[in-house]
Amino acid sequence: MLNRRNFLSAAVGVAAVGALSACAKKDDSPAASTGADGKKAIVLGFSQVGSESGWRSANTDSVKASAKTAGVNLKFSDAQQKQENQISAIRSYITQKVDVIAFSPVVVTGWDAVLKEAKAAKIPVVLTDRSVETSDESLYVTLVGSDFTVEGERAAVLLEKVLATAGHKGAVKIAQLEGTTGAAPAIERAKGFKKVMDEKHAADWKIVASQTGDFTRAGGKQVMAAFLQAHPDINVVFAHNDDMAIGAIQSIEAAGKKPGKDILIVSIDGVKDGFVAMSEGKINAIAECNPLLGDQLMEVVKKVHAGETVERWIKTKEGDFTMDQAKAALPTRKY
Ligand code: GZL
Repeated sequence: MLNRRNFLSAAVGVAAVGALSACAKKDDSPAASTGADGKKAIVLGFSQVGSESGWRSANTDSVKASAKTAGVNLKFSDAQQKQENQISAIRSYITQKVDVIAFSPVVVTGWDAVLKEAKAAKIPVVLTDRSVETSDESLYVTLVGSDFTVEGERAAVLLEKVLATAGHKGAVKIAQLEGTTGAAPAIERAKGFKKVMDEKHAADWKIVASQTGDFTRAGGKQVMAAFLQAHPDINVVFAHNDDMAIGAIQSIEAAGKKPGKDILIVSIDGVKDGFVAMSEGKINAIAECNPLLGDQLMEVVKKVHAGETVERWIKTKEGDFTMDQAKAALPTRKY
């Protein structure tokens, strides 16, 4: 019985030789590299959202490292957060006749046409990180990624703890820094947070401002500056990712306020810079969203290529952290 442990050690063995043989070859066309068993290495076409955040960079590093370890011949493209770039990358992988296509869809809609082309070409598609809305469930095999709605709920529960620790009394005026408009994490994190707010804090919590910062530091900084102009009495920032929270910190300090004290901040991701800000007392709590999906992705790609059935949603494991835990956690953070 091939369990996960010996499956991965077998893959490492194949990869080690595969990587060597691949290194020896200049040509990276799909037919070029073969594994130790003489079999042609699986060719995976991967379309990445972009490089908008620390989370995204860690995710890219994980996918590339795991492909090497697994002996998978990775074709990688960065869409710079543009759907049209992802669609043309997927079309190019279809033309190249790759074995499997994987991508992290920048937004949830607009994929049916290109996914139907992949299906017609008999190339299986794996979603990583973010999901899509589609009328035809057969257009992708599985999603390897987090439950963003639960992340939004976890962020709200963390805010309850942060408010209690800060001894906050009375109304809670929240500014929400949303992720990319139309992206699954932005839609679902907002939904999860609102669910807890409506169910448990309808009387005292209010989102007084909410706008997209596009998951970037610059976006978080710019939107937070505008929020502070219009709502100088904001008590809390709920940021859909650490990069926007870090940008918001710059605007809060520029306004002469103390982030983490005058304005409490709860974020999602758990990248290193987020933990550093928490250890400096500037972010109060973070709900982790694990970007290290590479190993799970390669395992799924091999199973899909071998025609095995896989779960429809392979969820990642992640934890929650408050400011007091940051310093101790920092040395062992992997991203
Ligand atoms: C979440 C991922 C989001 C991160 C952001 O899985 O899609 O995109 O939370 C990243 O940091 O930009």
